[in-house]
Amino acid sequence: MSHPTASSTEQPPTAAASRPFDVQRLRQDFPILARQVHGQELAYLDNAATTQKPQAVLDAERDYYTTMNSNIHRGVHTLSIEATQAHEHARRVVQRFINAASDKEIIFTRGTTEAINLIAQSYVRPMLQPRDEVLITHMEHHSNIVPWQIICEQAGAILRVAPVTDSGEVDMEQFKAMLSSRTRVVSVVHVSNTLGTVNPIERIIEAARQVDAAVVIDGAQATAHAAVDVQELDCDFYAISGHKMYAPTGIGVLYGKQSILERMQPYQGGGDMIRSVTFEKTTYNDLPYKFEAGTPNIAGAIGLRAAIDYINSVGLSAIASYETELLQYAEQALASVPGLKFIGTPAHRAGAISFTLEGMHPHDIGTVLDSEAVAIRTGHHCTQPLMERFGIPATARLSVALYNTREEVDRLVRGLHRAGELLGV
Ligand code: 7TS
Repeated sequence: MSHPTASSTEQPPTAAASRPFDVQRLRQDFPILARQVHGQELAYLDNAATTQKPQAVLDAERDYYTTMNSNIHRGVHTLSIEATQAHEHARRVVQRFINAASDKEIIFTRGTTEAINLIAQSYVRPMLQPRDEVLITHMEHHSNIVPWQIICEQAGAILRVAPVTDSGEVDMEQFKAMLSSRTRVVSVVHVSNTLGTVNPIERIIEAARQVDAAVVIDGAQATAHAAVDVQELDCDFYAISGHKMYAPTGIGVLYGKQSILERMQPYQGGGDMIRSVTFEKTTYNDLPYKFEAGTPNIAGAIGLRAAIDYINSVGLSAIASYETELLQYAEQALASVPGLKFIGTPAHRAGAISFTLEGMHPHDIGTVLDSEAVAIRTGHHCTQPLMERFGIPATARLSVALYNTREEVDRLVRGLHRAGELLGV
């Protein structure tokens, strides 16, 4: 990630991390990359939607089911004890990965969507008074819009939206001007899934502090691309999706400051989140279990642990510099395509590039590319207000992971030239 202020806390380098970044060797770790689509080698450039999984993650899930599958936290038998230990070890690995102060601050969720809904319902909804304000930006994913709309409607509060510039960056002057003593919460995406913009969240957090607003960061698109240090950032909450960082689907993380989580009421009731239950009164379990009702995604948490181990073994700074260079290569190569318009030209970019081609609907572009085994995403990317801001219904978006290559970018560009010949005006 080319963001100068991105925090730089790295895990201690492992033997593998000190090896040079060898994309061809790394590609061998991802079995799906060997498959063919329409008789051609797959070029998977849809990583912002979900990344592919390395063998180590697949093995970790399989090992769990084949050697220790059982329910956790309740059993005295060996399998349950082992599964509990593996699950709680995963929590500590996540804690170290984002440098949280305590493993009590790591709540496993289904993903970013559930994490943001949890904050909205458990933390913000009870304190929201009529005419209070929640401040987001125009580039948010629907997951960071709709949960706030729901609670604002319930409380008679106001959802305010900081504008985005033509280059696809948050207008910081306007953002600051929209903060006031009425702002209860600021919730902002770290890296835009549609534009690839890396937001200056350090400055955003600092500005929000001036008015005592709580800060939520949607980190869904950030953690696979650069190191995140929640203590250095000093945000109140940080939401993560495992499946966008080489882990299985259905597992994610809500980081929250312990002092805040202690004060919050549970989001869901059920097993595991209680200390004692009577029909008259229920008392709740300690953190983080208070927010983890029901049997969790044990295999998913173990898979997330394996994904983090994998990322650390490659090294996040090596991944970041490789991907940054690849995105710069892609930007230059795309600029040669007739009629191509970039949607978002941010100074600091990670992960994704969006564009349109004159006279062509993005879905048609995607279909032509698929016929050449090049997978990109086309549509509104769950950012409909952002599409409206740019006056378009959809974009074509390529998004990279550590295993993508220049050759794949070249295939994309050749496919776009072909789409132009077939469909262009
Ligand atoms: N926030 C951002 C910035 C995202 O990119 C996504 C998913 C979410 C929240 C929701 O994450 P989930 O894991 O809870 O679903 N983004 C995308 C995308 O760009 N294409 O498919 C999903």
